[in-house]
Amino acid sequence: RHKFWETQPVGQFKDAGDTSVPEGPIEPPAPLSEVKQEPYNLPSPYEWTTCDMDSEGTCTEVYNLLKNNYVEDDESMFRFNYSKEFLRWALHPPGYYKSWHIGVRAKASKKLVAFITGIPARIRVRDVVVRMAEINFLCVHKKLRSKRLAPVMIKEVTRRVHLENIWQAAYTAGVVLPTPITTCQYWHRSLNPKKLIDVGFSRLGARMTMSRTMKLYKLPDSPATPGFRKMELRDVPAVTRLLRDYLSQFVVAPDFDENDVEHWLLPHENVVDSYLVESPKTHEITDFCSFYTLPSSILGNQTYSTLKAAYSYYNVSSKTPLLQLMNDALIVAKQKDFDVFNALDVMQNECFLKELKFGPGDGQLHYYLYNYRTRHALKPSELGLVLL
Ligand code: NHW
Ligand code: EN5
Repeated sequence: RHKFWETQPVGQFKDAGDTSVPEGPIEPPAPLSEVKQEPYNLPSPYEWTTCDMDSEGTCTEVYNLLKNNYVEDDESMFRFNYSKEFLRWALHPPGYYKSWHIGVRAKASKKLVAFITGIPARIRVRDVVVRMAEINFLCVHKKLRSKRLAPVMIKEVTRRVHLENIWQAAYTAGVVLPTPITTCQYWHRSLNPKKLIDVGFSRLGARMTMSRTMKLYKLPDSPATPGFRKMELRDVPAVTRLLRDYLSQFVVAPDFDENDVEHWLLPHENVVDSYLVESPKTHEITDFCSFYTLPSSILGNQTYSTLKAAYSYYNVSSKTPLLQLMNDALIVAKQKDFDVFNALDVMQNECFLKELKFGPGDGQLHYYLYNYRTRHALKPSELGLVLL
């Protein structure tokens, strides 16, 4: 059934529940001299290219490939439209490798027709911190689908990751592959219900009018928690301590240091927003919340072309109840003109989803590890990792 994935060091469906195999790497690292030195062969009309995302021209080509060919919902009503600024941020974390930003071009026209990326990360699985690649933005042009290009791209990114002496990876997908470490549900909180209904993102509930629906989702004009403010550079050490302590409770979570927190969580206009609670009395940083900006193109609507969506990222509550903190996050997202606030049922998110009027979406997100076996599948609430 999975001609490619059956050949890869990933949990196989047939081994599910076999407790005789220990948790950890599926295959041992090989000596670097045994890593293939040349790129894998592509079908002859195509060639590899390394994408320099600092180059405005290359970044625009990647942006356009993804804008026109990346992930859609199951009814092809919406397609992710990651901004150029977002892509540059997502692909330039501390210690990134340009060689892991891989494109495929048509030899004749030089047109970019496929893309895949890796970024380095330290991910803790129970008490072991593992150096991994996070793989994302796998995309093959619509006209080149089902030609088995994706397996070649996955093997090539794997080879380039191995060249850096890294042997594990983490990735997410909307499709089921061998074998998820957990399966998460998307939840959606309407901020602009009229537009969401007009574009077919949501439907008017039974026995609901538009004006009752708009009233249902109304939010105050400003956050309620005293000391709630935007995160600043000077907050990096305190936020790192708060976040590290919080993430230590999950089975799988990133091992963030101050450099990572500065990159991933310091506010970046139209890319990532972060807020915290500074105690008005003690000036202690007690709570934190963040979301990233990922618009979707609306396919075939006369009135609207983009859906502005905020995605819940990392949230930490130590004093302010998470419910109240996330209500403030919804308020600032609404003030910033987002149409919808999305969240997965990871970490402790269950505790606020229903209460804050999120509803389950029609999409799921499966999380995977490459060359690392966990004893059992996790519950979404045991997962402390959010990929972009
Ligand atoms: S998930 C988003 C993936 N992108 C999209 O959905 C965009 C729209 N779709 C496409 O562009 C986030 C194409 O449909 C793609 C497949 C390119 C998806 N992950 O070329 P063929 C990520 O980026 C398998 C993994 O003919 P295609 C995460 C499929 O099961 N595998 O298909 C990426 C089949 O294998 P099988 C996927 O439709 C993680 C084979 O590809 C997949 O023209 C990558 C068919 O290939 C997916 N999302 O192109 C893995 N979708 O065994 C990283 C399909 O079943 C692993 N397939 O026969 C770790 C690597 C690093 C390790 C380091 C130690
Ligand atoms: C990871 N880096 O299906 C990328 N989104 O629910 C790869 N549905 O937006 C992973 N179909 O339910 C990609 N509205 C996996 C996700 C792919 C995109 C996707 C889903 C997630 C989605 C929307 C629109 C559905 C349109 C028709 C949805 C209902 C919202 C409603 C609001 C009010 C309360 C009830 C729910």
